[in-house]
Amino acid sequence: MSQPQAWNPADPRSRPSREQVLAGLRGTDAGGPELVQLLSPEGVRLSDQRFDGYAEDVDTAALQALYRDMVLVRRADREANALQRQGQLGIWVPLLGQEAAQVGAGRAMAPQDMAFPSYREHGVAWCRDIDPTELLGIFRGTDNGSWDPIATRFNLYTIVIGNQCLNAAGYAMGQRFEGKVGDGPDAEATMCFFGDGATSQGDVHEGFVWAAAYDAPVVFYCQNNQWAISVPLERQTRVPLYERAQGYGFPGIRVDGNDVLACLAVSRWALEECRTGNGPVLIEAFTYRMDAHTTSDDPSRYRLADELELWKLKDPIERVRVNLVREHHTDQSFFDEVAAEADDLAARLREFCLAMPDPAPDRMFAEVYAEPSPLVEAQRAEFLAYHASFADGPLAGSSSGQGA
Ligand SMILES: Cc1ncc(C[n+]2csc(CCOP(=O)(O)OP(=O)(O)O)c2C)c(N)n1
Ligand SMILES: [Mg+2]
Repeated sequence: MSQPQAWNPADPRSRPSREQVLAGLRGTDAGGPELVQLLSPEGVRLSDQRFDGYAEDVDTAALQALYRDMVLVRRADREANALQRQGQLGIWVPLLGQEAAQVGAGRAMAPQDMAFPSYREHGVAWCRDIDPTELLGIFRGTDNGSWDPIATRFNLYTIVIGNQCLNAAGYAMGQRFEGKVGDGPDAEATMCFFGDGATSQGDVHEGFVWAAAYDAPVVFYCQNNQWAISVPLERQTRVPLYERAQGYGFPGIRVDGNDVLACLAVSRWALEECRTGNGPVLIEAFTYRMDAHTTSDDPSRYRLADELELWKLKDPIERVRVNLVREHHTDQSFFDEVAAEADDLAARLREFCLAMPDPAPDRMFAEVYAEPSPLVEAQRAEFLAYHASFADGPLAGSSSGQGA
């Protein structure tokens, strides 16, 4: 058999080898495509001519603030994970390992920008001033999301994979139609968060097409954590995800998703592009999901433990800690204060969770439709009558009106 020709991307008849495809997908390995990085995994500040300007205001205090964000977000995540294990939450979706990707993007957003999350964006929620206690209701099954998406500029979590890309594209088209794109300080953009697996969904492609056709001010922010539950990235694509943007006609860029400074700088650039009318932009934040997909998943069934060990060396929080000590002379008292604050947050989260009241059993019939519905009302009455037929009486806490 003849040897395959070397890959020449300019020659339509040549194809990349399997090795070349895989090298392209793994951005942090030698031979992978370029990755914007401002902090190395060892905590050394790196220079990137294109993006240094977007992080030049990050002084010691600002870097400490980013560190604090990530530590508190991780602590809340770990506590919620433990609460699920103890039966207090039905499910939890861990963000472990993705703190930098989320805090960098979240802190790049201006108050007037709008976010469309999936279900793992607890770190972005934190940056939109949503207290972690407000996330618990969805995972305890007591509400559908307790924050106000308009007031917080952070939409409700979306479980249907990729669907929020349509919502975000449409919202961003609205921002453009209403003249909210421009040079003024009030100019707006939208940021849409989704995973690597979501890029295989039609909704994401449709979102890209509409956003491109209408020059919509939306930053598509893909956290490539390399797994879609048990499906690895190489089962989903033959090109690095950021390169796909080219096919839709807008820029795509890959950033080290474990580098909070780079995520901040690249997101600031992308949001500025969008606010000033040069959107959309695709960012691929290359990161790793260090925990299970959800608490219902067991990653030891499908991935090797040494992969996790490798990524522990690229921990997003540790590299900032090292940089703060070495290059900003931050002393131990700062780290102790943040650790104490994290413990307080965890205790508050736990206390709040244990005290959450159970909703009335017929709560599930409320808010099915915006308007009262005779059909839903009949079902609710039947449900209550059925439970009232038991010898020990009706269910405790049943409410008596529609919309309880
Ligand atoms: C439309 C749709 N199909 C399937 C699922 C089941 N599902 C839940 S999460 C998930 C994988 C998503 O992976 P990715 O987009 O990489 O995001 P990650 O969970 O890794 O953050 C799937 C297939 C779903 N929620 N919605
Ligand atoms: Mg994923």
